[in-house]
Amino acid sequence: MKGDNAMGAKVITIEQNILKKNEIAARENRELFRKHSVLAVNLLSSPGSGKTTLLVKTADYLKKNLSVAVAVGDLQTEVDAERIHQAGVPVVQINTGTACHLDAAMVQKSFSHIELEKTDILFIENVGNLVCPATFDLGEYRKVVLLSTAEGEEKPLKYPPIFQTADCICINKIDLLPFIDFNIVKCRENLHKTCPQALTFEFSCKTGDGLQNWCDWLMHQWKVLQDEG
Ligand SMILES: Nc1nc2c(ncn2[C@@H]2O[C@H](COP(=O)(O)OP(=O)(O)OP(=O)(O)O)[C@@H](O)[C@H]2O)c(=O)[nH]1
Ligand SMILES: [Mg+2]
Ligand SMILES: [Zn+2]
Repeated sequence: MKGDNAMGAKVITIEQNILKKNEIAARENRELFRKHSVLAVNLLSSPGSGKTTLLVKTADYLKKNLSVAVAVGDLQTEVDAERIHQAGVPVVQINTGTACHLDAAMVQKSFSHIELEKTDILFIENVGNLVCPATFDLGEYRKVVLLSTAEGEEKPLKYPPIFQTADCICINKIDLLPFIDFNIVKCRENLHKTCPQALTFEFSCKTGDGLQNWCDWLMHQWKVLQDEG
């Protein structure tokens, strides 16, 4: 069947080339992060789950103890970078044009604007999308997926790859629980089924409830990385 479908075979080859190229750039990024002991965190979610809101709050908290920087990906605009700038940390906006995910080469370009040797923790806010960002390694140390209560508890079952490759899953907007039909018990079950490897946090970026545990985890990850030397 495959041999009969010349167009299909061509598409597969191109995709493999893109991923191969990305793998090389991701390895370079990983080596650079290691060299400068930078905890790089790739933050993924669907649009509007609260990635930028979380980064503003987290940067504000962590900057007392660590040098925080952010690279933020969006198709267009500098809206998110401007919001993060308000938190008083270095930020670079990466506009992807039409691409619905960040790749390792795009992240590499942001290094000319970020002083990696002076950075302890680099957050990379990926383009809002639960599908292909899962396929593109950016060279990060930790991959975090944010899921908001407004999206529905079945998302881990419907979009497994992004959850299965995550180190940590955060359920955001728990302040909305009294007003919506989101079943958090079912969501925990779905996460356990889909990604038993991932640690989970539940919080509200609006009220701040639960954010302390998340920030403590990040501090711990940073220490683990320093110990790995
Ligand atoms: N009620 C409530 N709203 C929240 C919470 N966190 C974020 N929001 C709101 O959700 C909306 C989207 O938040 P953003 O931080 O822009 O989400 P995002 O994931 O960065 O969105 P994209 O960059 O477009 O993918 C904003 O109106 C936030 O104020 C929360 O914990 N509770
Ligand atoms: Mg955002
Ligand atoms: Zn994409």
